[in-house]
Amino acid sequence: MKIQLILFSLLLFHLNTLAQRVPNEVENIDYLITYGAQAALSLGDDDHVQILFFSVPLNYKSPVYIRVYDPDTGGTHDEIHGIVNTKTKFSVYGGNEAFSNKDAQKVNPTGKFDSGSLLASKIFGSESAYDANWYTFGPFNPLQGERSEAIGGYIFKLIVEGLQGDDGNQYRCFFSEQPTLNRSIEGANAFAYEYTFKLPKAKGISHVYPFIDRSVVSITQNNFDYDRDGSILIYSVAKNRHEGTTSGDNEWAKSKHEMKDAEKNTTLDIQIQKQSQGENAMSLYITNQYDEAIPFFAIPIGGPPKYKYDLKVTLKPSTGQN
Ligand SMILES: [Ca+2]
Ligand SMILES: [Ca+2]
Ligand SMILES: [Ca+2]
Repeated sequence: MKIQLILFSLLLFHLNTLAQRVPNEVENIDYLITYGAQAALSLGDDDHVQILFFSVPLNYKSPVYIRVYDPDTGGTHDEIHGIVNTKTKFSVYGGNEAFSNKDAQKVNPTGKFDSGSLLASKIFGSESAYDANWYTFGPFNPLQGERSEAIGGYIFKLIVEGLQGDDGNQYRCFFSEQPTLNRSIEGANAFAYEYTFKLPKAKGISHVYPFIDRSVVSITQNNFDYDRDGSILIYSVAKNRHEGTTSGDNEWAKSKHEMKDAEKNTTLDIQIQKQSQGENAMSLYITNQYDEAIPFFAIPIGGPPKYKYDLKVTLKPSTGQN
């Protein structure tokens, strides 16, 4: 990723009023979901592993905390199949290669995806103490993260693994400067190369916000188990409602979209426009022309894109001919 530090700092400066919830309010996704290892892929989770990155600015000196809401499986907020028998492991990594190892930036957990130094780890089963409640990892010194000049920050990695069972563990995270409260860290953000998430029950629009750097000439959006529950549409400064291909049950679908010069160094808005009112979990990732995954950010860099209508077209006088 070749995102420039200056760009990053400037843009984040304008966005730090948004809270560092993952998934974020602006994504309109309430919960990430990771299923136990024995859950059928047809439920929507292609690999039973979720990897999130949290970035804290280089000049930030205070301790940081990764807080997880409802890390257990059972009780409220989870997708239970039969008896509750799912165990999920949450692990926080920092240090060298936690982020920069290429395996950590892939969409499938292979090779050294768990690179870096393990800073904290906990396995959650069905535990009422953490049902509809928070568990806090940390404190972490920002220096325990991996320093990244490209991101302009220290990076922590959270790996969530569905170890056993067949239920879906729904949860969300908050990157906080406090252990017992959710308080945003100025200039911090979170990103991922793949999300497995539960769409809100109500019909509506969810968003994923990949950042398109200068090297990207085309993207491919890949979605799994969307159950053809509406449309997947791409918006940007230069795209207004470009249709993406949608997947059915237990299958992948993908579509390729060219990137124009105007879209370099901007954020895309991948909109998932859900039609049904039912439960639906799915997985999604975006790759560039080299088949490398493109990160998407909980807080969209530069804010959600606004399509710029071409004034030259709208002001051109009509010739009266077809
Ligand atoms: Ca079960
Ligand atoms: Ca849960
Ligand atoms: Ca699904």
